[in-house]
Amino acid sequence: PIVREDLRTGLTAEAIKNDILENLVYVQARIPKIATRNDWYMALAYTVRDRLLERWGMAIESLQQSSRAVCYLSAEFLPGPHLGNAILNLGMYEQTKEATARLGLDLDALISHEGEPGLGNGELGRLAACFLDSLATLEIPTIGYGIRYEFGIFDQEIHDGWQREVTDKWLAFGNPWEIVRPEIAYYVPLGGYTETYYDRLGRFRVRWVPERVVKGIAHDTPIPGYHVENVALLRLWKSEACESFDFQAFNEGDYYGAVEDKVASETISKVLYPNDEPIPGKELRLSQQFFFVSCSLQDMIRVHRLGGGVPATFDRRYAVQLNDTHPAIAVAELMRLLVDKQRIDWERAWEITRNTFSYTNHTLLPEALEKWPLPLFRKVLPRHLEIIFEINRRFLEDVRLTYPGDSERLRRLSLIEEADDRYVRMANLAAVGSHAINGVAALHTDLLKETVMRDFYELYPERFLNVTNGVSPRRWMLLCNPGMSGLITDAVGENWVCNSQDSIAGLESFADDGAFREAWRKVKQGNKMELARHISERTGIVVNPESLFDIQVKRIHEYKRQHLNALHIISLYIRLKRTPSLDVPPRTVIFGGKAAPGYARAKLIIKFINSIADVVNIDPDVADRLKVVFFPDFNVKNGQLIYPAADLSEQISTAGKEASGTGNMKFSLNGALTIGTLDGANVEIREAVGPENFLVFGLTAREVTDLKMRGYRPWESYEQNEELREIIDLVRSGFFSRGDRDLFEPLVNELLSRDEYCLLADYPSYLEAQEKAGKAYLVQGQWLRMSILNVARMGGFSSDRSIREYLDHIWKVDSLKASGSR
Ligand code: DL6
Repeated sequence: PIVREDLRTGLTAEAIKNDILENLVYVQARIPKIATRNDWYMALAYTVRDRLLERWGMAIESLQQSSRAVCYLSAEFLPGPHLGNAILNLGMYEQTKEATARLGLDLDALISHEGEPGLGNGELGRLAACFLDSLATLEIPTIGYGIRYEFGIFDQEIHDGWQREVTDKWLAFGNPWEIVRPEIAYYVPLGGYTETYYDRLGRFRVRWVPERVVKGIAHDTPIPGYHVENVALLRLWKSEACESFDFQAFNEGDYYGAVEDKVASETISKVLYPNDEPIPGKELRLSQQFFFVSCSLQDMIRVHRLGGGVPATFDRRYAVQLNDTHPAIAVAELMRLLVDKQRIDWERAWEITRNTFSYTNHTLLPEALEKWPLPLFRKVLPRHLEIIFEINRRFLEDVRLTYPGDSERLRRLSLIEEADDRYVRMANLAAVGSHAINGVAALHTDLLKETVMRDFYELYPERFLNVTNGVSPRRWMLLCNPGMSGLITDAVGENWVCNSQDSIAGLESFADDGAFREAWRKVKQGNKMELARHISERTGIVVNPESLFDIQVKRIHEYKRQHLNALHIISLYIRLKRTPSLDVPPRTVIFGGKAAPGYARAKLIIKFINSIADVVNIDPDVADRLKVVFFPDFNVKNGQLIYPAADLSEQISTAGKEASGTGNMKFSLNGALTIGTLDGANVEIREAVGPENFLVFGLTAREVTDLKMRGYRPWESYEQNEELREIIDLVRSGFFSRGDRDLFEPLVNELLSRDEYCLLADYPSYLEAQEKAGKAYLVQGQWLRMSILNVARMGGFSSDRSIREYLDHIWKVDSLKASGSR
């Protein structure tokens, strides 16, 4: 019998079991006898969601009552599968396992049945998700605002070694985690023109007459904090036509014309754009950015009003973070809402705007710095262009006073690039309109100040600060690596999950404990066996779980240098064939990652890796000593399987190119040693874990710049390094491409002629570091010691630490507990 009071909130196994059954019948409309695994998954997901909704109600209330809330504006969120994480954060794993067992179901199978919302390209969106997890856990009133893309990042398949993109179908079976709020909807104007008029009080005003208006509908997902009552709100906007039909056109017989507007409006939130591809011409992308920013700001104003606030105190109510420049149009949109709509005078509106926004830069790559051609910008957002011109006019007036006669500087700082064509510079808009600007690792912030934002730094040094990224220890340790987490908890207690830095350091004293090391080894071994099983299922390749698992998973990009890793594999292959008695451990080199669909060279790198794998994996001379795997479709879910199984983490970007990296943190937090350059957060990771527990190699960022200044001649490395020459000649001979000498020529050519990312310059020291890694792995006791020390010393890379820094130095927002809102 169902115990009524327990339904939907009860946390006993019996209550959970009853709720699963009830949701199966009354929500999923299935009876147990014919229920599929998906039906059971849905019923369980609703059951867990039920237990979130009470907290959700409280969180919404707190949001309205809190003195200041954090709003995280991000065009991308990669939350990963929700079910396992929610069960963990709600502290209901054991009871749910028991409940599902009573129904004859396997909880872990149901958890792994879930797909994931791929609403981001990579680390930028995943960082946003880790931040929401930490904000919820630290009990901060929070809304993450973004876009509910119907099609997220594509699924990757590998055919004949090439990447094939397959449409993402994350909504195909419904999404039990989201709550649609048709009543929370905003109108977003687009296109058209502006006109001036005098209002009733005789004041000169500007009015925007849009060409069309679309509607944004809120879709909410609760993001639970760990073992607290709080949840953060993830509010994603879906675009719709204002009316389903243009009735006038319909009545006049123009049925297709009437439907056209509906289709065009829905297109806005249709698809996520890939990064690593040029975007300046993409009108739809600009419309997307404005669409979600406008809905979000209108929503903030509404919520503020509900709490009794007026627009003039908007900045006291909200700290709004711009996650990269994608939401930077918010600066102009808030000005429009305050000046045109709320009739606040310009100076005051500007003060509110600057107090509200802060901006995080995530890249120094020139091609990723957003700028929009002026004609396109005017076409989509005519009123915003005027506002940007006015912001720029006032800004440049100040600059002129600070630097009289320095027209070059003025040109560089301007919000408008004036070359042959004119562009709106989004990073400059974000910098001018924010009170704080941060990079995502110490080196990155320094380089930001020295290079792309140098003029802004000189003008506003007080606005710049660093906040090194972090990752959630809940998802990236506790959830994905229960074995290791159990050992840590046994050793130091369970505090480390939320208060990593201090508590987990206690693990250090276990690094020399033989029994602990053995338990640690067993856990790693188990994780490797699990990954080996999946590798065999997905690729047919059988790997040896005793071998050194050497892993590089991340977006495929030339600056990340997956092809440097590939050169090392070829070197090892040649050495093993030449010297069968070579004293190296067996190695399995595993890659994963997606290439942007339009980035031909990145796609060729995938083919290169798979072609090497095809040769190496069937060669009996190296059988059991070297294997190469490309694990298809790297995403959050696969990451949860891969990070815990790694022995060696490849973080080998050209120094100065990787802003931070967060994969580097996930690996090290799961006991892998890093082989890496002094780039991004690697620098801080090495300092934290100790240089003796980190395999560093390569040029520093400064050395890379100097080399380029002196004139880098990569072909000299080829001429001087015999082994490198042999490797490159082998590739050119068609050895890895069934005799096709042209296939990899674009890669080889680039390396020999330009080598933008300095692979050949770093090759010798990379090889040396790899040799060192191999030798170290042979002394298992020492390796385990280093692995334990890595974990013990990585506590500072929790996203809780990052969020505390944002709170203290940028947002100035109190926790709900401290502010008495709870
Ligand atoms: O900050 C998150 C993440 C960093 O860890 C990576 O190093 C960096 O490459 C990435 N940046 C981007 C920039 N994309 N755009 N625009 O994804 O941010």
